[in-house]
Amino acid sequence: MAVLRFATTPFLDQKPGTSGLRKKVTTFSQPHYLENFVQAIFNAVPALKGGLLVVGGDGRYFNDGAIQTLLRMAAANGVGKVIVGRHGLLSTPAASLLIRRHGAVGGIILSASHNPGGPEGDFGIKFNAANGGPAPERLTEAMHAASQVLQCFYCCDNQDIDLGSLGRSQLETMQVEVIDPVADYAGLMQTLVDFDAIRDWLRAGHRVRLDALHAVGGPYAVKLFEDLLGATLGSVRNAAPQADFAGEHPDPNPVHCAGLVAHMMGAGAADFAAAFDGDADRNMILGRGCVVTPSDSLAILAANARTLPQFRDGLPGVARSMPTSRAVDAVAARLGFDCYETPTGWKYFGNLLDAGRIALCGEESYGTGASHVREKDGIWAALAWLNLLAVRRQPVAEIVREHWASYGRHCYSRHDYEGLPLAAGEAVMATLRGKLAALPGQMVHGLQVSLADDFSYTDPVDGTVSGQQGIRVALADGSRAVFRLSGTGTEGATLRVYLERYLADVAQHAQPAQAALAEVARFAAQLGEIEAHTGRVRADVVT
Ligand code: VG1
Ligand code: CO
Repeated sequence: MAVLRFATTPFLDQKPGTSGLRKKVTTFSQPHYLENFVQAIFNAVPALKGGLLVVGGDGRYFNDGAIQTLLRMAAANGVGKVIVGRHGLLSTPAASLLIRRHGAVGGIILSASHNPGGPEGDFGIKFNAANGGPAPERLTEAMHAASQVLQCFYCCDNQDIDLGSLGRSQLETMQVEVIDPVADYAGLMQTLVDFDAIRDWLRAGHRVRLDALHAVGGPYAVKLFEDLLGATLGSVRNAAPQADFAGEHPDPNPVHCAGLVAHMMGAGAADFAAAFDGDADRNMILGRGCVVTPSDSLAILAANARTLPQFRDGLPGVARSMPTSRAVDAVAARLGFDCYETPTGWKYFGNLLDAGRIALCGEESYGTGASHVREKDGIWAALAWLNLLAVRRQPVAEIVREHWASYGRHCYSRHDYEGLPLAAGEAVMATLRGKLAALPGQMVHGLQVSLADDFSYTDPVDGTVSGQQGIRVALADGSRAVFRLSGTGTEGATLRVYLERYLADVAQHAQPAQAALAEVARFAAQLGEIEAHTGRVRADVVT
Protein backbone atom coordinates (compact mmCIF):
# COMPACT_ATOMS: atom_id res chain seq x y z
CA MET A 1 0.00 0.00 0.00
CA ALA A 2 1.32 3.42 -0.88
CA VAL A 3 0.36 7.08 -0.62
CA LEU A 4 0.06 8.55 -4.08
CA ARG A 5 0.04 12.15 -5.20
CA PHE A 6 -2.26 12.98 -8.12
CA ALA A 7 -1.91 16.15 -10.14
CA THR A 8 -5.26 17.89 -10.69
CA THR A 9 -6.80 21.14 -11.87
CA PRO A 10 -9.42 23.17 -9.97
CA PHE A 11 -13.17 23.07 -10.61
CA LEU A 12 -14.48 26.59 -10.37
CA ASP A 13 -17.91 25.68 -8.97
CA GLN A 14 -16.95 24.02 -5.67
CA LYS A 15 -18.65 26.61 -3.50
CA PRO A 16 -20.67 25.20 -0.58
CA GLY A 17 -24.25 26.54 -0.34
CA THR A 18 -26.77 26.63 2.52
CA SER A 19 -25.72 23.13 3.58
CA GLY A 20 -22.50 21.88 2.00
CA LEU A 21 -21.53 21.26 -1.61
CA ARG A 22 -24.53 19.86 -3.45
CA LYS A 23 -24.39 18.84 -7.11
CA LYS A 24 -25.85 16.31 -9.51
CA VAL A 25 -24.35 12.82 -9.26
CA THR A 26 -23.27 13.36 -12.86
CA THR A 27 -21.19 16.35 -11.72
CA PHE A 28 -19.66 14.46 -8.81
CA SER A 29 -18.85 11.54 -11.14
CA GLN A 30 -16.44 13.59 -13.24
CA PRO A 31 -12.85 12.46 -12.74
CA HIS A 32 -11.31 14.19 -9.69
CA TYR A 33 -14.44 16.20 -8.81
CA LEU A 34 -15.03 14.48 -5.47
CA GLU A 35 -11.30 14.10 -4.77
CA ASN A 36 -10.67 17.80 -5.35
CA PHE A 37 -13.29 18.92 -2.87
CA VAL A 38 -12.23 16.37 -0.26
CA GLN A 39 -8.62 17.55 -0.62
CA ALA A 40 -9.85 21.15 -0.26
CA ILE A 41 -11.41 20.16 3.07
CA PHE A 42 -8.14 18.62 4.27
CA ASN A 43 -6.21 21.68 3.13
CA ALA A 44 -8.63 24.06 4.88
CA VAL A 45 -8.67 22.08 8.14
CA PRO A 46 -5.02 21.26 8.95
CA ALA A 47 -6.00 19.95 12.41
CA LEU A 48 -7.34 16.82 10.71
CA LYS A 49 -3.75 15.66 10.37
CA GLY A 50 -3.32 13.30 13.30
CA GLY A 51 -6.87 14.07 14.43
CA LEU A 52 -10.17 12.23 14.67
CA LEU A 53 -12.71 12.43 11.84
CA VAL A 54 -16.30 11.15 11.85
CA VAL A 55 -17.62 9.92 8.50
CA GLY A 56 -21.07 8.82 7.38
CA GLY A 57 -23.81 9.45 4.89
CA ASP A 58 -27.48 8.99 4.12
CA GLY A 59 -26.87 5.88 1.99
CA ARG A 60 -27.85 7.48 -1.29
CA TYR A 61 -26.50 6.45 -4.68
CA PHE A 62 -22.75 7.25 -4.95
CA ASN A 63 -22.23 7.05 -1.16
CA ASP A 64 -20.48 3.68 -1.12
CA GLY A 65 -17.78 4.57 -3.59
CA ALA A 66 -17.40 8.09 -2.24
CA ILE A 67 -16.79 6.83 1.31
CA GLN A 68 -14.06 4.47 0.13
CA THR A 69 -12.39 7.34 -1.73
CA LEU A 70 -12.76 9.53 1.32
CA LEU A 71 -11.15 6.92 3.59
CA ARG A 72 -8.23 6.44 1.19
CA MET A 73 -7.70 10.17 1.06
CA ALA A 74 -8.04 10.59 4.82
CA ALA A 75 -5.30 8.01 5.35
CA ALA A 76 -3.12 9.65 2.70
CA ASN A 77 -3.60 13.03 4.37
CA GLY A 78 -2.46 11.71 7.73
CA VAL A 79 -5.78 11.63 9.60
CA GLY A 80 -5.20 9.80 12.91
CA LYS A 81 -8.48 7.95 13.18
CA VAL A 82 -11.82 7.73 11.41
CA ILE A 83 -15.07 6.69 13.04
CA VAL A 84 -17.52 5.54 10.37
CA GLY A 85 -21.07 4.21 10.58
CA ARG A 86 -21.65 0.61 9.51
CA HIS A 87 -22.34 0.43 5.76
CA GLY A 88 -21.25 4.08 5.69
CA LEU A 89 -24.55 5.17 7.23
CA LEU A 90 -25.05 8.00 9.71
CA SER A 91 -27.96 10.37 10.03
CA THR A 92 -26.89 14.01 10.16
CA PRO A 93 -27.87 14.46 13.84
CA ALA A 94 -26.12 11.19 14.76
CA ALA A 95 -22.96 12.40 13.01
CA SER A 96 -23.19 15.63 14.99
CA LEU A 97 -23.50 13.68 18.22
CA LEU A 98 -20.51 11.43 17.44
CA ILE A 99 -18.28 14.41 16.64
CA ARG A 100 -19.14 15.95 20.00
CA ARG A 101 -19.01 12.76 22.04
CA HIS A 102 -15.63 11.61 20.72
CA GLY A 103 -14.00 15.03 20.61
CA ALA A 104 -13.42 14.79 16.86
CA VAL A 105 -11.83 17.58 14.87
CA GLY A 106 -14.87 17.35 12.65
CA GLY A 107 -17.01 15.16 10.47
CA ILE A 108 -17.74 14.67 6.80
CA ILE A 109 -21.37 13.93 5.98
CA LEU A 110 -22.19 12.57 2.55
CA SER A 111 -25.74 13.65 1.86
CA ALA A 112 -27.86 15.85 -0.32
CA SER A 113 -30.49 15.76 2.42
CA HIS A 114 -34.02 16.22 1.06
CA ASN A 115 -32.91 16.30 -2.61
CA PRO A 116 -33.79 13.25 -4.74
CA GLY A 117 -31.16 10.52 -5.21
CA GLY A 118 -30.13 8.02 -7.87
CA PRO A 119 -27.86 8.26 -10.91
CA GLU A 120 -29.82 11.28 -12.19
CA GLY A 121 -30.32 12.69 -8.71
CA ASP A 122 -28.19 14.70 -6.32
CA PHE A 123 -25.20 14.05 -4.10
CA GLY A 124 -23.65 16.24 -1.45
CA ILE A 125 -20.74 16.56 0.92
CA LYS A 126 -20.61 18.66 4.02
CA PHE A 127 -18.01 19.34 6.70
CA ASN A 128 -19.06 19.75 10.33
CA ALA A 129 -16.73 21.35 12.84
CA ALA A 130 -15.63 20.23 16.30
CA ASN A 131 -18.83 21.52 17.93
CA GLY A 132 -20.76 19.06 15.74
CA GLY A 133 -22.34 21.82 13.67
CA PRO A 134 -22.15 22.74 10.00
CA ALA A 135 -18.96 24.59 9.14
CA PRO A 136 -19.39 28.33 9.66
CA GLU A 137 -19.09 30.64 6.66
CA ARG A 138 -15.42 31.48 7.16
CA LEU A 139 -14.60 27.76 6.98
CA THR A 140 -16.73 27.04 3.90
CA GLU A 141 -15.09 30.06 2.30
CA ALA A 142 -11.66 28.64 3.15
CA MET A 143 -12.65 25.34 1.52
CA HIS A 144 -13.87 27.11 -1.57
CA ALA A 145 -10.66 29.14 -1.71
CA ALA A 146 -8.57 25.98 -1.31
CA SER A 147 -10.49 24.30 -4.14
CA GLN A 148 -9.71 27.20 -6.47
CA VAL A 149 -5.94 26.81 -6.24
CA LEU A 150 -5.73 23.04 -5.91
CA GLN A 151 -2.87 21.40 -7.81
CA CYS A 152 -2.90 17.91 -6.37
CA PHE A 153 -4.63 15.48 -4.05
CA TYR A 154 -3.36 12.57 -1.98
CA CYS A 155 -4.83 9.09 -2.00
CA CYS A 156 -3.82 5.59 -0.89
CA ASP A 157 -4.04 2.67 -3.28
CA ASN A 158 -5.57 0.14 -0.87
CA GLN A 159 -8.50 -2.22 -1.50
CA ASP A 160 -11.96 -1.22 -0.28
CA ILE A 161 -12.38 -1.32 3.48
CA ASP A 162 -15.06 -3.68 4.79
CA LEU A 163 -17.69 -1.37 6.28
CA GLY A 164 -20.19 -4.18 6.87
CA SER A 165 -18.75 -5.43 10.14
CA LEU A 166 -18.17 -3.55 13.37
CA GLY A 167 -14.62 -3.22 14.64
CA ARG A 168 -11.23 -1.68 14.02
CA SER A 169 -8.78 -1.89 11.19
CA GLN A 170 -5.76 0.02 9.98
CA LEU A 171 -5.18 1.95 6.78
CA GLU A 172 -1.58 3.17 6.57
CA THR A 173 -1.15 4.99 9.89
CA MET A 174 -4.89 5.70 10.21
CA GLN A 175 -7.17 3.65 12.42
CA VAL A 176 -10.66 2.94 11.08
CA GLU A 177 -13.43 2.10 13.52
CA VAL A 178 -16.76 0.92 12.15
CA ILE A 179 -19.53 1.59 14.66
CA ASP A 180 -23.24 0.92 15.02
CA PRO A 181 -24.77 4.10 13.56
CA VAL A 182 -27.78 4.03 15.89
CA ALA A 183 -26.50 2.99 19.34
CA ASP A 184 -25.05 6.27 20.68
CA TYR A 185 -27.93 8.29 19.30
CA ALA A 186 -30.58 6.01 20.78
CA GLY A 187 -28.81 6.20 24.12
CA LEU A 188 -28.80 9.99 24.05
CA MET A 189 -32.51 10.20 23.25
CA GLN A 190 -33.33 8.23 26.38
CA THR A 191 -31.67 10.91 28.50
CA LEU A 192 -33.70 13.73 26.90
CA VAL A 193 -37.19 12.33 26.56
CA ASP A 194 -39.52 10.55 29.03
CA PHE A 195 -39.68 7.09 27.46
CA ASP A 196 -41.84 5.68 30.25
CA ALA A 197 -44.50 8.32 29.70
CA ILE A 198 -44.56 7.63 25.96
CA ARG A 199 -44.71 3.87 26.54
CA ASP A 200 -47.75 4.37 28.79
CA TRP A 201 -49.39 6.55 26.19
CA LEU A 202 -48.82 3.93 23.51
CA ARG A 203 -50.05 1.14 25.80
CA ALA A 204 -53.26 3.12 26.27
CA GLY A 205 -54.00 2.29 22.63
CA HIS A 206 -52.63 5.30 20.80
CA ARG A 207 -51.25 4.62 17.35
CA VAL A 208 -48.33 6.25 15.57
CA ARG A 209 -47.02 6.22 12.01
CA LEU A 210 -43.46 7.23 11.19
CA ASP A 211 -42.36 7.54 7.59
CA ALA A 212 -38.64 7.28 6.89
CA LEU A 213 -39.15 7.84 3.14
CA HIS A 214 -36.74 4.95 2.29
CA ALA A 215 -33.87 6.96 3.78
CA VAL A 216 -31.38 6.79 6.63
CA GLY A 217 -33.95 7.65 9.32
CA GLY A 218 -35.40 4.13 9.02
CA PRO A 219 -32.99 2.24 11.30
CA TYR A 220 -33.12 5.03 13.88
CA ALA A 221 -36.91 5.15 13.86
CA VAL A 222 -37.28 1.36 14.13
CA LYS A 223 -34.90 1.26 17.09
CA LEU A 224 -36.51 4.15 18.95
CA PHE A 225 -40.21 3.89 18.18
CA GLU A 226 -40.67 0.14 17.76
CA ASP A 227 -37.87 -1.52 19.77
CA LEU A 228 -37.51 0.91 22.66
CA LEU A 229 -40.93 2.54 22.92
CA GLY A 230 -42.97 -0.48 21.92
CA ALA A 231 -44.96 0.98 19.05
CA THR A 232 -46.63 -1.74 16.97
CA LEU A 233 -44.30 -3.42 14.48
CA GLY A 234 -44.80 -1.73 11.14
CA SER A 235 -45.42 1.68 12.70
CA VAL A 236 -42.28 2.78 10.86
CA ARG A 237 -42.99 2.87 7.14
CA ASN A 238 -40.42 2.78 4.33
CA ALA A 239 -37.79 1.89 6.91
CA ALA A 240 -35.13 0.27 4.72
CA PRO A 241 -32.69 2.84 3.31
CA GLN A 242 -32.52 2.62 -0.47
CA ALA A 243 -29.92 4.23 -2.68
CA ASP A 244 -32.55 5.99 -4.81
CA PHE A 245 -35.19 6.44 -2.04
CA ALA A 246 -37.40 4.15 -4.15
CA GLY A 247 -37.48 6.85 -6.80
CA GLU A 248 -39.29 9.22 -4.46
CA HIS A 249 -38.44 12.67 -3.15
CA PRO A 250 -37.19 12.29 0.45
CA ASP A 251 -38.62 15.64 1.53
CA PRO A 252 -41.09 15.57 4.43
CA ASN A 253 -43.69 18.11 3.39
CA PRO A 254 -47.37 17.77 2.51
CA VAL A 255 -46.66 17.80 -1.24
CA HIS A 256 -44.07 15.01 -1.25
CA CYS A 257 -45.85 13.01 1.46
CA ALA A 258 -49.36 13.25 0.05
CA GLY A 259 -50.07 9.61 0.97
CA LEU A 260 -49.22 10.14 4.63
CA VAL A 261 -51.33 13.30 4.72
CA ALA A 262 -54.25 11.43 3.13
CA HIS A 263 -53.94 8.71 5.78
CA MET A 264 -53.97 11.26 8.59
CA MET A 265 -57.03 12.99 7.12
CA GLY A 266 -58.90 9.70 6.70
CA ALA A 267 -61.13 7.61 8.94
CA GLY A 268 -58.47 5.16 10.14
CA ALA A 269 -55.86 7.81 10.91
CA ALA A 270 -53.21 7.23 13.56
CA ASP A 271 -53.06 9.58 16.56
CA PHE A 272 -49.69 10.94 15.54
CA ALA A 273 -47.47 10.81 12.48
CA ALA A 274 -44.11 12.14 11.45
CA ALA A 275 -41.91 11.93 8.36
CA PHE A 276 -38.16 12.50 8.01
CA ASP A 277 -35.94 13.54 5.12
CA GLY A 278 -32.99 11.85 3.40
CA ASP A 279 -30.53 12.45 6.25
CA ALA A 280 -33.19 12.43 9.02
CA ASP A 281 -32.61 15.97 10.20
CA ARG A 282 -35.98 17.28 8.98
CA ASN A 283 -39.38 16.40 10.37
CA MET A 284 -43.02 16.91 9.49
CA ILE A 285 -45.48 16.52 12.37
CA LEU A 286 -49.07 15.43 11.80
CA GLY A 287 -52.02 14.64 14.01
CA ARG A 288 -55.38 13.10 13.22
CA GLY A 289 -56.89 15.53 10.71
CA CYS A 290 -54.06 18.02 10.81
CA VAL A 291 -50.58 18.90 9.58
CA VAL A 292 -48.60 21.08 11.99
CA THR A 293 -46.60 23.78 10.21
CA PRO A 294 -42.93 23.72 11.23
CA SER A 295 -43.18 27.28 12.54
CA ASP A 296 -46.11 26.33 14.77
CA SER A 297 -44.33 23.16 15.85
CA LEU A 298 -41.38 25.23 17.08
CA ALA A 299 -43.66 27.65 18.91
CA ILE A 300 -45.67 24.87 20.54
CA LEU A 301 -42.54 23.04 21.69
CA ALA A 302 -41.24 26.33 23.11
CA ALA A 303 -44.51 27.03 24.93
CA ASN A 304 -44.51 23.51 26.41
CA ALA A 305 -40.77 23.13 26.90
CA ARG A 306 -40.97 22.12 30.53
CA THR A 307 -42.96 18.98 29.66
CA LEU A 308 -39.72 17.58 28.21
CA PRO A 309 -37.09 16.30 30.70
CA GLN A 310 -34.43 17.93 28.51
CA PHE A 311 -35.93 21.37 29.20
CA ARG A 312 -37.02 20.73 32.79
CA ASP A 313 -35.34 23.96 33.88
CA GLY A 314 -36.92 26.04 31.14
CA LEU A 315 -35.33 27.62 28.09
CA PRO A 316 -32.59 30.27 28.15
CA GLY A 317 -33.76 31.43 24.74
CA VAL A 318 -34.89 30.26 21.31
CA ALA A 319 -33.99 31.08 17.73
CA ARG A 320 -35.64 30.83 14.35
CA SER A 321 -34.41 31.45 10.83
CA MET A 322 -35.58 34.78 9.42
CA PRO A 323 -38.27 33.37 7.06
CA THR A 324 -39.74 31.18 9.83
CA SER A 325 -42.99 32.62 11.19
CA ARG A 326 -42.95 34.78 14.27
CA ALA A 327 -45.16 32.38 16.24
CA VAL A 328 -42.20 31.48 18.46
CA ASP A 329 -41.46 35.18 19.05
CA ALA A 330 -44.89 35.52 20.65
CA VAL A 331 -44.14 32.62 22.99
CA ALA A 332 -40.73 34.02 23.94
CA ALA A 333 -42.20 37.45 24.63
CA ARG A 334 -44.89 36.07 26.91
CA LEU A 335 -42.73 33.55 28.75
CA GLY A 336 -39.84 35.97 29.09
CA PHE A 337 -36.91 34.46 27.21
CA ASP A 338 -34.83 35.74 24.31
CA CYS A 339 -35.69 35.04 20.69
CA TYR A 340 -33.03 35.38 17.98
CA GLU A 341 -33.61 35.77 14.25
CA THR A 342 -30.85 34.19 12.14
CA PRO A 343 -30.25 33.69 8.42
CA THR A 344 -31.46 30.49 6.75
CA GLY A 345 -29.25 27.47 7.44
CA TRP A 346 -28.43 25.57 10.62
CA LYS A 347 -24.86 26.86 10.79
CA TYR A 348 -26.11 30.18 12.16
CA PHE A 349 -27.56 28.55 15.29
CA GLY A 350 -24.20 27.06 16.31
CA ASN A 351 -22.71 30.01 18.18
CA LEU A 352 -25.97 30.72 20.04
CA LEU A 353 -26.19 27.08 21.12
CA ASP A 354 -22.50 26.91 22.06
CA ALA A 355 -22.83 30.07 24.14
CA GLY A 356 -25.88 28.70 25.95
CA ARG A 357 -28.03 31.59 24.77
CA ILE A 358 -30.61 29.26 23.23
CA ALA A 359 -31.59 25.63 23.76
CA LEU A 360 -34.28 25.24 21.07
CA CYS A 361 -34.37 26.46 17.49
CA GLY A 362 -36.03 25.81 14.18
CA GLU A 363 -36.68 26.66 10.57
CA GLU A 364 -39.84 26.84 8.49
CA SER A 365 -38.32 24.19 6.22
CA TYR A 366 -39.32 21.32 8.52
CA GLY A 367 -36.24 21.70 10.72
CA THR A 368 -36.39 21.59 14.51
CA GLY A 369 -33.56 21.01 16.94
CA ALA A 370 -32.06 21.65 20.33
CA SER A 371 -28.84 21.92 22.25
CA HIS A 372 -28.17 18.15 22.46
CA VAL A 373 -26.50 18.29 19.01
CA ARG A 374 -25.61 21.03 16.55
CA GLU A 375 -27.87 19.93 13.71
CA LYS A 376 -31.60 19.86 13.30
CA ASP A 377 -32.94 16.54 14.44
CA GLY A 378 -36.02 14.94 12.90
CA ILE A 379 -36.31 11.86 15.12
CA TRP A 380 -35.80 13.98 18.23
CA ALA A 381 -38.57 16.36 17.15
CA ALA A 382 -41.00 13.45 16.79
CA LEU A 383 -39.98 12.15 20.22
CA ALA A 384 -40.43 15.60 21.76
CA TRP A 385 -43.94 15.76 20.29
CA LEU A 386 -44.80 12.28 21.60
CA ASN A 387 -43.54 13.37 25.01
CA LEU A 388 -45.86 16.37 24.77
CA LEU A 389 -48.84 14.19 23.79
CA ALA A 390 -48.08 11.75 26.60
CA VAL A 391 -48.06 14.57 29.15
CA ARG A 392 -51.00 16.60 27.87
CA ARG A 393 -53.15 13.63 26.83
CA GLN A 394 -54.83 15.69 24.13
CA PRO A 395 -54.99 15.16 20.37
CA VAL A 396 -52.45 17.08 18.26
CA ALA A 397 -55.17 19.18 16.61
CA GLU A 398 -56.52 20.28 19.98
CA ILE A 399 -53.07 21.29 21.22
CA VAL A 400 -52.57 23.37 18.08
CA ARG A 401 -56.00 25.01 18.37
CA GLU A 402 -55.44 25.87 22.01
CA HIS A 403 -52.04 27.33 21.17
CA TRP A 404 -53.59 29.58 18.53
CA ALA A 405 -56.39 30.59 20.89
CA SER A 406 -53.82 31.61 23.46
CA TYR A 407 -51.19 33.30 21.26
CA GLY A 408 -53.05 34.05 18.04
CA ARG A 409 -52.41 32.19 14.80
CA HIS A 410 -49.48 32.96 12.49
CA CYS A 411 -50.85 31.60 9.21
CA TYR A 412 -47.93 30.48 7.11
CA SER A 413 -47.03 29.12 3.70
CA ARG A 414 -44.01 28.87 1.45
CA HIS A 415 -44.36 29.21 -2.33
CA ASP A 416 -41.45 27.78 -4.30
CA TYR A 417 -40.77 28.55 -7.97
CA GLU A 418 -38.39 25.78 -8.98
CA GLY A 419 -36.02 25.27 -11.87
CA LEU A 420 -36.01 28.89 -13.01
CA PRO A 421 -33.26 30.16 -15.26
CA LEU A 422 -30.67 31.69 -12.93
CA ALA A 423 -31.15 35.09 -14.54
CA ALA A 424 -34.91 35.04 -13.90
CA GLY A 425 -34.46 34.27 -10.20
CA GLU A 426 -31.84 36.98 -9.88
CA ALA A 427 -34.05 39.46 -11.74
CA VAL A 428 -36.83 39.04 -9.16
CA MET A 429 -34.37 39.67 -6.33
CA ALA A 430 -32.84 42.66 -8.13
CA THR A 431 -36.29 44.14 -8.74
CA LEU A 432 -37.12 43.82 -5.06
CA ARG A 433 -33.79 45.26 -3.95
CA GLY A 434 -34.37 48.20 -6.26
CA LYS A 435 -37.74 48.93 -4.65
CA LEU A 436 -36.73 48.49 -1.01
CA ALA A 437 -35.78 52.02 -0.07
CA ALA A 438 -39.08 53.49 -1.28
CA LEU A 439 -41.37 50.94 0.42
CA PRO A 440 -41.53 51.67 4.16
CA GLY A 441 -44.56 53.72 5.14
CA GLN A 442 -46.15 53.44 1.67
CA MET A 443 -49.37 51.89 0.40
CA VAL A 444 -48.20 49.34 -2.18
CA HIS A 445 -50.54 47.21 -4.29
CA GLY A 446 -53.27 47.99 -1.81
CA LEU A 447 -51.37 47.15 1.37
CA GLN A 448 -49.53 49.34 3.89
CA VAL A 449 -45.83 48.49 4.19
CA SER A 450 -44.24 49.07 7.58
CA LEU A 451 -40.72 47.74 7.06
CA ALA A 452 -38.67 46.54 4.11
CA ASP A 453 -35.03 45.50 4.09
CA ASP A 454 -32.43 43.07 2.88
CA PHE A 455 -31.80 40.98 5.98
CA SER A 456 -28.35 41.33 7.46
CA TYR A 457 -27.29 39.36 10.51
CA THR A 458 -24.64 40.24 13.02
CA ASP A 459 -23.76 37.17 15.06
CA PRO A 460 -24.20 38.30 18.67
CA VAL A 461 -21.45 35.95 19.85
CA ASP A 462 -18.57 36.58 17.46
CA GLY A 463 -19.74 39.67 15.59
CA THR A 464 -19.59 38.07 12.12
CA VAL A 465 -21.80 39.96 9.68
CA SER A 466 -23.77 38.04 7.01
CA GLY A 467 -25.43 40.36 4.51
CA GLN A 468 -28.04 39.89 1.75
CA GLN A 469 -29.81 37.05 3.50
CA GLY A 470 -33.24 37.66 2.00
CA ILE A 471 -35.75 40.44 1.41
CA ARG A 472 -38.21 41.09 4.23
CA VAL A 473 -41.34 43.13 3.65
CA ALA A 474 -43.52 43.58 6.72
CA LEU A 475 -47.04 44.96 6.47
CA ALA A 476 -48.85 47.18 8.92
CA ASP A 477 -51.41 44.49 9.80
CA GLY A 478 -48.67 42.12 10.98
CA SER A 479 -48.43 40.18 7.71
CA ARG A 480 -45.10 39.57 6.03
CA ALA A 481 -43.60 38.46 2.74
CA VAL A 482 -40.01 37.22 2.52
CA PHE A 483 -38.07 36.42 -0.64
CA ARG A 484 -34.85 34.47 -1.17
CA LEU A 485 -33.11 32.23 -3.63
CA SER A 486 -32.42 28.68 -2.52
CA GLY A 487 -28.87 27.65 -1.75
CA THR A 488 -29.40 23.89 -1.90
CA GLY A 489 -30.72 23.33 -5.41
CA THR A 490 -28.64 21.80 -8.20
CA GLU A 491 -30.50 23.09 -11.24
CA GLY A 492 -31.07 26.74 -12.16
CA ALA A 493 -32.59 28.88 -9.43
CA THR A 494 -35.39 28.26 -6.95
CA LEU A 495 -37.22 31.34 -5.73
CA ARG A 496 -38.75 30.96 -2.30
CA VAL A 497 -41.57 33.29 -1.27
CA TYR A 498 -42.50 32.97 2.39
CA LEU A 499 -45.91 34.29 3.43
CA GLU A 500 -47.20 34.99 6.89
CA ARG A 501 -50.31 36.59 8.36
CA TYR A 502 -51.18 37.09 11.96
CA LEU A 503 -54.77 36.36 13.02
CA ALA A 504 -55.54 37.36 16.58
CA ASP A 505 -59.26 36.60 16.43
CA VAL A 506 -60.05 33.00 17.29
CA ALA A 507 -63.14 33.12 15.05
CA GLN A 508 -60.78 33.34 12.06
CA HIS A 509 -58.44 30.53 13.02
CA ALA A 510 -60.20 27.67 11.26
CA GLN A 511 -59.77 29.02 7.73
CA PRO A 512 -57.38 27.27 5.34
CA ALA A 513 -53.92 28.89 5.27
CA GLN A 514 -53.94 29.55 1.51
CA ALA A 515 -57.25 31.40 1.75
CA ALA A 516 -56.04 33.48 4.67
CA LEU A 517 -52.81 34.29 2.80
CA ALA A 518 -54.30 34.95 -0.64
CA GLU A 519 -53.98 38.72 -0.39
CA VAL A 520 -50.36 38.65 0.87
CA ALA A 521 -49.54 36.14 -1.88
CA ARG A 522 -50.94 38.44 -4.56
CA PHE A 523 -49.05 41.37 -3.04
CA ALA A 524 -45.77 39.42 -3.03
CA ALA A 525 -46.16 38.26 -6.62
CA GLN A 526 -46.87 41.81 -7.78
CA LEU A 527 -44.06 43.35 -5.76
CA GLY A 528 -41.52 40.87 -7.14
CA GLU A 529 -43.00 41.10 -10.65
CA ILE A 530 -42.68 37.34 -10.59
CA GLU A 531 -44.79 36.56 -13.65
CA ALA A 532 -42.98 39.16 -15.77
CA HIS A 533 -39.55 37.83 -14.81
CA THR A 534 -40.26 34.11 -14.74
CA GLY A 535 -43.33 33.55 -16.90
CA ARG A 536 -44.82 31.60 -14.00
CA VAL A 537 -48.38 32.34 -12.96
CA ARG A 538 -48.19 30.23 -9.83
CA ALA A 539 -45.63 28.49 -7.65
CA ASP A 540 -44.57 24.90 -8.37
CA VAL A 541 -44.54 23.72 -4.78
CA VAL A 542 -46.79 25.21 -2.12
CA THR A 543 -46.25 23.99 1.43
C1 VG1 B 1 -33.06 24.77 2.57
C2 VG1 B 1 -33.96 25.32 3.66
C3 VG1 B 1 -33.14 25.70 4.87
C4 VG1 B 1 -32.33 24.48 5.34
C5 VG1 B 1 -31.50 23.93 4.19
C6 VG1 B 1 -30.79 22.64 4.55
O1 VG1 B 1 -32.14 25.77 2.16
O2 VG1 B 1 -34.70 26.42 3.20
O3 VG1 B 1 -33.99 26.17 5.88
O4 VG1 B 1 -31.49 24.83 6.39
O5 VG1 B 1 -32.34 23.65 3.08
O6 VG1 B 1 -31.68 21.66 4.97
P1 VG1 B 1 -32.36 26.67 0.85
O7 VG1 B 1 -31.13 27.51 0.75
O8 VG1 B 1 -32.57 25.74 -0.28
O9 VG1 B 1 -33.59 27.48 1.11
V1 VG1 B 1 -31.32 20.03 4.70
O10 VG1 B 1 -32.45 19.11 5.38
O11 VG1 B 1 -30.98 20.08 3.13
O12 VG1 B 1 -29.82 19.81 5.51
CO1 CO C 1 -31.78 17.14 5.71
